[in-house]
Amino acid sequence: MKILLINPITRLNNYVSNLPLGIAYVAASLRQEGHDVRIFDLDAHKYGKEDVRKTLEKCDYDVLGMTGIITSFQQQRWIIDEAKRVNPATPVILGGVGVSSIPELFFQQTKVDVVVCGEGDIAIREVLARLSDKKGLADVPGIHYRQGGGVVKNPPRSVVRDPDTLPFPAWDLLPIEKYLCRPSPAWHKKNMTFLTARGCPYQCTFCQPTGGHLYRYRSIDNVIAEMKKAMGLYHYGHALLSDECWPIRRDRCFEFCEKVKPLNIEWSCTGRANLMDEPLVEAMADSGCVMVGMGYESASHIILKNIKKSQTAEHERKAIRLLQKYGIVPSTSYIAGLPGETPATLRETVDFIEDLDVPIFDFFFATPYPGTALYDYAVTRGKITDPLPLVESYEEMASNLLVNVTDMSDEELIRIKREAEVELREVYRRRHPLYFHLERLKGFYERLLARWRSGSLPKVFLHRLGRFLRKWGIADSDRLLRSGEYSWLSDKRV
Ligand code: B12
Ligand code: SF4
Repeated sequence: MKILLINPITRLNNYVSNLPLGIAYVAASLRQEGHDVRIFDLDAHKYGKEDVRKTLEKCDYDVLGMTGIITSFQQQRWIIDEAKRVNPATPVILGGVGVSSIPELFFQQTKVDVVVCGEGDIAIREVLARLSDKKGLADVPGIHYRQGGGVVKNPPRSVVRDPDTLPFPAWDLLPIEKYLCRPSPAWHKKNMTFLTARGCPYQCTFCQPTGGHLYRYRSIDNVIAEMKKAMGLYHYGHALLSDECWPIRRDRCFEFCEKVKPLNIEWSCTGRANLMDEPLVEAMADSGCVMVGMGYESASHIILKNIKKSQTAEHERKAIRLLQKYGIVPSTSYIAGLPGETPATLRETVDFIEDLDVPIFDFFFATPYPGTALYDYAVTRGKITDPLPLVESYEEMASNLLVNVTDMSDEELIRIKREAEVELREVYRRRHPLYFHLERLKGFYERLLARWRSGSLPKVFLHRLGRFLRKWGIADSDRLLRSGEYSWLSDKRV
């Protein structure tokens, strides 16, 4: 069959985000079955509505498949409407971590035919086999589908137990050069993304691991074989391991370090404060690790306990010090407004960050995503009554307060978070003026380089020029603005 797979936009700025491994795995699995697969990558090209319309009209396909995380809801709804307008009889199949948590809402709000919940590698093959044989979908686990006037919900599917059995992602179906040039922690080096395992056994209440809570890992030989194959094809210099949590199995981590070293690349991974110890960090540094991303969320004992983080501020402090000792950059992220947050608990976190004296951190608002315990908590407390407006408002960086699950007023929570961010920036700038400005310069250089390499620099330039001209009331600026903006956002952003 001819399958068109769509990857919606994840970052609405001009950045290319991470290699979309989910859709690349699904594509590889379909190709292995002999299907003719294409990926229409809106995110990499930042295609707008007009491009989508034209493609749906011109492209010859038997089935449309689409991925997305929870923030893609509005785009996916629009694309399904368009697809059904252009080809009403062509089946639309949705998958990905977003739709998996709200299948009912998609059936209510769109004309989607099939929703695959959870891992799609095998499920999509079975769905296509039934569709091509014109058999019903009743015996395909892990899907919801329309039948007659209703929606049938099949029992859940068991996860792929041995990820080594899966083919490597179909990189060649993506505009891979664009992904290779996204900024990487290794400055100008080309960046490639890999997934060495699926799932995460931890139970943090705000998170819904894509692969569920059953941790399944690839053999290191299989991972290294994939890395070598990609190296032969794309000559990358930095590898990002975007597992939900890389250091779950210590023995495996040491084996990885030993076997990745001869590749002579730099690499980064996700980490966890309570799992980092000196021998491991030393081995990581020795084999080329340059950055570890870790969710710290808070430094308050009360908050860490409330969110079942299974780590303490002491773990957090120790992990940072260890990484710093071995020259690995710790990239930590924090969340303000988790259950139990008060001005005092946020103060603890701010004091902790100031004490650590680290430059890089993300600070989000606690955002309940469907499928998480935090979401259920917010529903139970009457903070979410209708999921639709909330799902429609999820945004790129969780930088606005959408649901307040604390006992503080919205105004107070917004104010203390803003004050915390300003204070942290100021303290860091005062302590390390040179480094602060160098970091900013480095960020600017990386963005410039990434945009130059991906060919989006002229677009950005035109958009900025348009904004400048419009500010000064100079005619024709709107045309310039449009030429630099994608139509998804033009109403909202410009
Ligand atoms: C890379 C990444 C990003 C990238 C890009 C996202 C992307 N397009 O992949 C960036 C850095 C931009 C990002 C940002 C954010 N992210 Co993020 N990110 C990830 C990460 C680390 C890896 C994604 C991945 O490659 N997974 C591996 C693949 C194999 O899994 P998969 O994509 O789910 O695909 C499988 C199935 O879902 C299914 N499937 C997928 N597509 C399709 C399509 C079809 C047709 C079918 C049948 C099946 C199918 O089959 C696939 C193979 O089994 C995950 C955590 C993780 N390790 O999964 C979080 C994760 C996806 N992110 C998450 C969140 C919350 C965010 C942010 C909101 C964070 C924030 N506070 O700012 C932002 C939002 C960005 C935005 N504007 O949308 C959540 C999503 C929760 C949700 N319910 O949607 C995750 C799951 C982390 C978590 N555990 O909470 N993220
Ligand atoms: S936040 Fe990280 S450690 Fe916690 S459940 Fe999610 S992926 Fe696992």
